[in-house]
Amino acid sequence: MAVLEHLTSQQAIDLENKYGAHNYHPLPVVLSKGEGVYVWDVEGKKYYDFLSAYSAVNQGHCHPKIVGAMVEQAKTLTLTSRAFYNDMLGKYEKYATETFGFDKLLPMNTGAEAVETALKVCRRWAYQKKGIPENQAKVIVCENNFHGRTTTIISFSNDEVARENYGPYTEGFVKIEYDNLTALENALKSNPHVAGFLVEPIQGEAGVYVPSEGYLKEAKALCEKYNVLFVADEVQTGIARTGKMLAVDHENVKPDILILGKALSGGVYPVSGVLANDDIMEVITPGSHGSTFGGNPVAAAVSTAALEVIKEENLAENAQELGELFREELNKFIPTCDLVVKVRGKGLLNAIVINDTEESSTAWDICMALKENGLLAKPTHGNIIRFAPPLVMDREQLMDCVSIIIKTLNEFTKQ
Ligand code: IF1
Repeated sequence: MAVLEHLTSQQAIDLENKYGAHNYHPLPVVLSKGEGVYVWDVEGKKYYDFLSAYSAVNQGHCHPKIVGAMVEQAKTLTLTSRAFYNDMLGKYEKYATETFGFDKLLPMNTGAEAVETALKVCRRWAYQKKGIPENQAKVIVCENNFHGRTTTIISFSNDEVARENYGPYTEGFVKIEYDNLTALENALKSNPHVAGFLVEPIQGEAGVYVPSEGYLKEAKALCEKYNVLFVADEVQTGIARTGKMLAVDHENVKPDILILGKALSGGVYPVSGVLANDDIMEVITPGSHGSTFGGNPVAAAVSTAALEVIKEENLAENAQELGELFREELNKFIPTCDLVVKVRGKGLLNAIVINDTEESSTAWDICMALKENGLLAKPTHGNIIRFAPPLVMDREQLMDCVSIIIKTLNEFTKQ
């Protein structure tokens, strides 16, 4: 079979099942085209994309400005490695550090790489600047966290599916309850060698848990009190997703280390990064960290365009406004529907909690029904469905999607 030969959905699924590792259980839809808020399957059916590739496609599928920047740079110079300078990286680093308000950017590729990089910077700061004894550094993390899939990151996960049989695990992590300041202060008091506190401003995979008002601000204050770095993982919540450029902006919190990924490139190319000020980032010296593709010219061009689109199209403001409309409309509907317990979220990162057990297939079955009605979404944990459309959606499209969701829920009968 020629690789470019047209496939039916079933043929494409069969090929993946036969030749691909089974590390996902996708919804049975085979996409072949994306544009803005829409995607099409190989049979030509059109859908609203309400997952946005896990918030990587905030700027909409195949945004012409971002794709254009990639094509131009890809025809010019794709990769030099960091053994040499290139004419794109410094300009991008200046633009990105000015956009987020930090002295330095350490460019990487995937979110997990950026999280790993942030952990290394945090630990090295603890040894070299805070004076923690070698190999004694602890990083405080939250229950039900999701920060990626590397061995170190899953070492501090409590999701057994993501963790089991991958040991031995990396040490040096203290787990506390999310959104619990007492638990954080107790951990800071009882662990003498804490380097940092790694936290998602909203816990995405756990089910879009928005912490109490003031949690991030108070947590940052506790970190300052105990001379511990506040490390914000904004891979999923960043880049305008929650109605501000960063989710921490809702509380005017300035992280000591900021982790970005996903929509940092608009979903066009893997781009991630770690930002910090000089007093922290200066612990990274030549040879102490690196990556073949980190900071490559295409990534620099793509990410610059992706950030420009966020600003030029006022996507944070749009996410704020449409998110409020989405929750308002669903909160009107929920009292009439015993299938849904609640809606929660911030900006256009939202989720509904289904009135069934985590083990039930109800959320999955609802997503299958939504697919039939032209909207793609996927459950996070068991009974929670995440709704995260591209931020370029307009009011009319959002109301159309609300209608599809309500229609689907009203028609749905538990299997
Ligand atoms: C999967 C969801 C999961 C992330 C945060 C780092 C990373 C992610 C806050 C790592 C990645 C992706 C990974 C993907 C599913 C998706 C996801 F929450 F976004 F839905 F799993 F939790 N920090 N999230 O959310 O970034 O290395 O993937 O670029 O692994 O199944 P990555």
